[in-house]
Amino acid sequence: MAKKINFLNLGKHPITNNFLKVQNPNNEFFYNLDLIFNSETKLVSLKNFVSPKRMFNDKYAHRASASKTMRLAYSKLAKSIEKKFKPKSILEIGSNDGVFIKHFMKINNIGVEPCKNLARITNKMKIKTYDEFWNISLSKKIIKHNKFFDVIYSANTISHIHNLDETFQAVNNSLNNNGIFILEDPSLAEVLKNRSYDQFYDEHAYVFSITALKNITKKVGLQIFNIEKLKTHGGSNRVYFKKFSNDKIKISNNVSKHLKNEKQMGIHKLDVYRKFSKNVKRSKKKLVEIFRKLKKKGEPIIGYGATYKSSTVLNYCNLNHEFIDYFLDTTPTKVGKFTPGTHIPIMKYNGIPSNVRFAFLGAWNFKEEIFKKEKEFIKRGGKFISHVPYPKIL
Ligand code: JHZ
Repeated sequence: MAKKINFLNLGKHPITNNFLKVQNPNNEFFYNLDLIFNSETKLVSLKNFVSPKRMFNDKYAHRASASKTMRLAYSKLAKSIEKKFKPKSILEIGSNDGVFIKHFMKINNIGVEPCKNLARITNKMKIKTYDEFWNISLSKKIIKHNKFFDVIYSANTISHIHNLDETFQAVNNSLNNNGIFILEDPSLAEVLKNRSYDQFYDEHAYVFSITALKNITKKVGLQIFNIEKLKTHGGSNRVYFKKFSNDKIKISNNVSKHLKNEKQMGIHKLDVYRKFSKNVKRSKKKLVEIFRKLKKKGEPIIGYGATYKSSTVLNYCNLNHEFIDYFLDTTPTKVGKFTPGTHIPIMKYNGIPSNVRFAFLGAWNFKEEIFKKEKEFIKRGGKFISHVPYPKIL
């Protein structure tokens, strides 16, 4: 019998996409962010899933094309898929603003994007986009109109979908016999190493290990044949699947290497999660201490990048407007609003003002890009505060 064991309670959290129009709303929705480990599948997930309609709606703020790093990563991947697999058709689950799928205008390219404001963008770009949630019924509708797919791609989306069995079944049903499925999501091994507990929030129902992915997908007839470790989004895995029945595709040696490495880390054992939980509690204490000390000296502190991830840190550590004066962000749909739960104003990025010496790195996953961009700030003695891998003034 599978046991679902609670290993960390991160307290009450809001909807991360709910960037507020007013600073103190009286009806903000909160849920308990608790993490569990499934002893049978080895899957790590949230205990309480939030209704998808609350999270993914026509006010969805995240734009996958907002960072240069990601624009380049998607363009590079598109070229590599074209070269290696020469697909005649491609489907993207979670096509966001089209940053990836727009590279496939010469073949049959289909998007799936339940956030209607985003689906409108790609439909305007002449990419047929279904503004519905991915499931078996939608997959049947899509196949009826488009036949089976050579490639199905999904970045930072499968970890957001609650019913994984149905999700992978629908993928398997939609692939042609030689077709491949590529999934890209944050890596659990990296989360454990970096203590990046902010990878857990309402949308991230799961953070996948290769071990868990193998266990879940084999049930529906999918087999991992290659894995690429990525630096994006704080450390992700790009996992390639084929149908079990397809023996034309060779299984790369790196699959067993990843599985072995995870076994050595103890990803299949509860102890690792108990240790992680202890580290997260220590991390909170230390981060709050850093903020308190700086505030005592009267230092203004701003936030850099109002990420969904940072919502977990701010709400868990109770870092509100008293600690962070405002966030700077380049995303137009976030500017002029307030951070969910902690009610910190978000301002348009126009460089870091000269009176600011400390900036909390909400977008720590883009550290390299940001450090390059903020040379002037660093030169004049400006410092970033980050909680990854442990709270520190950088
Ligand atoms: P970003 C989102 O997570 C949500 P977030 C989602 N659930 C997910 O899985 C991942 O993306 C993939 C800003 N920024 O995407 C832009 C600057 O202001 O890394 C963004 O608001 N200046 C779908 O939100 C934010 O930071 C900059 O120079 O946790 C980055 O958000 C840069 C580089 C970014 O992750």
